[in-house]
Amino acid sequence: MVEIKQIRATEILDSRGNPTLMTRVTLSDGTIGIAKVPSGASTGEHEAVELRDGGKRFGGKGVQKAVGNVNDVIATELASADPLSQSDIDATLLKLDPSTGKSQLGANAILSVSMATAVAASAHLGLELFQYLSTRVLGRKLKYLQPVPMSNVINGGTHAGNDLAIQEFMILPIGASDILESIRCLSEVYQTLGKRMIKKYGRMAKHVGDEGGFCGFGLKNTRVAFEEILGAIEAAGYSPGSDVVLGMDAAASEFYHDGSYTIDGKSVNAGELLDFYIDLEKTFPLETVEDPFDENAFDDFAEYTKKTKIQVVTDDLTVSNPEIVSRAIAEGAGNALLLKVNQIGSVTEAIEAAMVANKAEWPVVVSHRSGETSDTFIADLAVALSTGQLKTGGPARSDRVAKYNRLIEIHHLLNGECSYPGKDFMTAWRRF
Ligand code: 2PG
Ligand code: MG
Repeated sequence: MVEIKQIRATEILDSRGNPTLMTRVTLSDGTIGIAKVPSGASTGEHEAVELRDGGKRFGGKGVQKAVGNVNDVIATELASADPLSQSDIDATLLKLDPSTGKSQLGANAILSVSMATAVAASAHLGLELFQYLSTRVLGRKLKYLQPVPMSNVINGGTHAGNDLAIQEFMILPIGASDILESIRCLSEVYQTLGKRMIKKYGRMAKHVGDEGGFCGFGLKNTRVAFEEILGAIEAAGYSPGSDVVLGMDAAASEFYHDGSYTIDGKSVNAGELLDFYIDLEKTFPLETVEDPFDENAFDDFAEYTKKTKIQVVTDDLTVSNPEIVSRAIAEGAGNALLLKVNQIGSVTEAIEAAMVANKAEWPVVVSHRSGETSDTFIADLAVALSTGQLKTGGPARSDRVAKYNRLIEIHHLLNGECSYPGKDFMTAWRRF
């Protein structure tokens, strides 16, 4: 029987140049699994805890303590464990740190081992990670759904230095017939958008934000940003509304203070913000909105969900935590879940959050973080879970592009025998 032989973590850098963990799990037959942990900027208050060293080193952001926890506590406990039982591995990890938010060992430490073990197990079985997660961890059949990418082509909020309160302006290529056409479409729109913005606003517009989308230099407000994107979609030869629709992550906690939201040069209350969103939805082919209100505003999420027909995605509100997801479902606060593995800190719990959502007919959107690495685990996870949706940034910078390239690779590994949801991106998951 194959066993875990060695677990070694190292401190590496993420896409913003801050420390994070890379962990290598080696099995008794010599197979290796490697995972690198992402990190957020607009983090939810109730997310699992990233253990950081504090002090002067790396401005306090070092992860040497978390690395030590992997190499000492976790490695000792999991020595000789069965890597093929992901739920047992994760249960052991949770027992080692029963604190709220995994604050003792660090969710970053725990997640790195959880992910790397899954990668090692898939390699041992000679399976691709998405196949391993789908068939062995989820117990599904060999039937795959690629995700519609939610590609963030203009960055704002805490991810860019500009006047835009809204954090992410996204395009969803729903007119494509497969993932290859889809990625081609988003790249063409992205390139066209860049050229048009440089022509209009000058060369500063060439810069990109944390997630590879343009920095939005010169863009004064939400509507102008969407108008620029619509112009680019048309100029690239696509039709807004049928080939490409729009999405946004407001990440509204970041512009909320003392009962009011500061957006587009105004200070508004929750009701006025809701009217603003409904108005946007009437003007633009906007089909998905994430975190429209503050991370504790369950009532405002519920009010908006009642009034709109589009997808209302909960991120900072639910932080991929199965218990909080259940609360949001019970209160009608949102109608779709954003799933980030590092918000909860283990593969098993992330899958559980997705299952809780799906059970209530909520679609799931697997997501990157603004601080990423070259790790492509989330692309495989989206395919394994058949979510039909993946949010993974603009088609620029290796940390973002790595995920798109992995989806392309998966398409070819399956000889194209995987579906693409297209217009059914919110419901296709039900057939898988
Ligand atoms: C979000 C994420 C990813 P961050 O808010 O959805 O886009 O940002 O990782 O900074 O929380
Ligand atoms: Mg978000």
